[in-house]
Amino acid sequence: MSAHKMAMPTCRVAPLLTNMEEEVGSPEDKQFKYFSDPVLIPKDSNILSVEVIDRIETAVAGGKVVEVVSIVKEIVQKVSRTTIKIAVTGDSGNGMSSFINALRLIGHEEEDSAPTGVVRTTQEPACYSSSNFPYVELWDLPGLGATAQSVESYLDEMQISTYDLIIIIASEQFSSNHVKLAQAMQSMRKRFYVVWTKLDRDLSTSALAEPQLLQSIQKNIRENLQNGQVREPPIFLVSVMEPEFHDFPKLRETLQKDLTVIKYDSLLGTLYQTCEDTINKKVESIKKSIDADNLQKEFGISNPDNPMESQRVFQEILGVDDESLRQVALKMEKPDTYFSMDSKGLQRYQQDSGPLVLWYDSSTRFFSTSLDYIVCCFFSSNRRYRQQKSILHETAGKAKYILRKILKESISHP
Ligand SMILES: Nc1nc2c(ncn2[C@@H]2O[C@H](COP(=O)(O)OP(=O)(O)OP(=O)(O)O)[C@@H](O)[C@H]2O)c(=O)[nH]1
Ligand SMILES: [Mg+2]
Repeated sequence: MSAHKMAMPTCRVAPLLTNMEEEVGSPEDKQFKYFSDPVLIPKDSNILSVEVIDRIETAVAGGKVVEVVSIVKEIVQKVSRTTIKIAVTGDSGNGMSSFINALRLIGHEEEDSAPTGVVRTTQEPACYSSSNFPYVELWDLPGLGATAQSVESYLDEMQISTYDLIIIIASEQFSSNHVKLAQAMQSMRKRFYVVWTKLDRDLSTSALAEPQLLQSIQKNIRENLQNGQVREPPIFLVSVMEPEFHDFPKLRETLQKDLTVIKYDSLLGTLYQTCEDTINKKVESIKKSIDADNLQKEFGISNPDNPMESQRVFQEILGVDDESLRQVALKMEKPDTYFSMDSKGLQRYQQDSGPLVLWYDSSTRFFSTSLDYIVCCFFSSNRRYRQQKSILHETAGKAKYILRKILKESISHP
């Protein structure tokens, strides 16, 4: 019997930003946007400790983007080994323990299977693992409903806030307890699924044809949830007799995707926010040099009227010059072309840079004439400042784009 109790000390960091939402996850993930996942950080792991955030800030501020890649890889490695806790709950006898066995694709008679039975069986929370879901603890909780205990005190006793995902099991009827559990999950902003099990029994006893029966079960669950003002969670209809059929494959697939989302979404946001803030600070300090006409002295720009020279220097400062990007591509094990902008990237990069890139683009004369002409052109200091700030913003936009890409890529292939 592999059931055991475990206490994983964890602390949680609230998600810091939402501006990467459209960047993260597949379109299917959108339906889960109302969930708010905390970053899962074991206290002893040093993931996203002050030191780690400091290291990232220092690397970004120093234009050492390759170093950022190394730090992000370290973090992702640690997070990938972080355990996610899933609670399986419902009314007693609904089939929670059997569901856990079926999800693990093991029979009820096997040595480390969860005990099941017609009489109340699970008395204490018990933890199971599955090689199909590494770094996941599946917790079989005692069911609700056997005593007069309220849902609130049950959830309290089960320490439900310590779980990352909750699976509410129902069968035969979707009871008021199920609605209360769903309401509690919603108000705690916990990611949760509803699983209707014992479908084989429904199919064998109902007069309805299978498609109609499935529809009517789904409809009943939805209506009950709607009446309880619960926004619709993912709903799956299964039978433990057929762990490869009905909604089981969809459930496993959704779970795999969500495990990644739970582990990395907020982490990605927090890391990106750190990088973006650092670049913004850097940009502000360079702007001061521009206003003080100090670029020559501070950054060794020999001809501040030469946009190409300013661009080269700003790219070096922010770590997005050609040589740095070549090294980043190597470190990311990507071909050199990896960091060339695709059309979507270019669009975002231009948005990030505001009208400044457009200023370049719209100045057709500016581009159609030779660089020598520009260099020789008379620039008023105001115009020069504006031009330098344009180039600076454009370069900062590029740096943010590159950092976002590094984070996304590192996290999608941990
Ligand atoms: N036909 C059929 N029977 C099921 C299914 N799932 C569970 N059962 C049966 O339902 C009964 C209760 O199942 P359990 O998995 O022990 O239920 P539980 O929710 O863990 O119950 P407690 O631990 O007692 O609270 C057992 O006799 C199971 O064999 C199913 O999908 N189909
Ligand atoms: Mg049980």
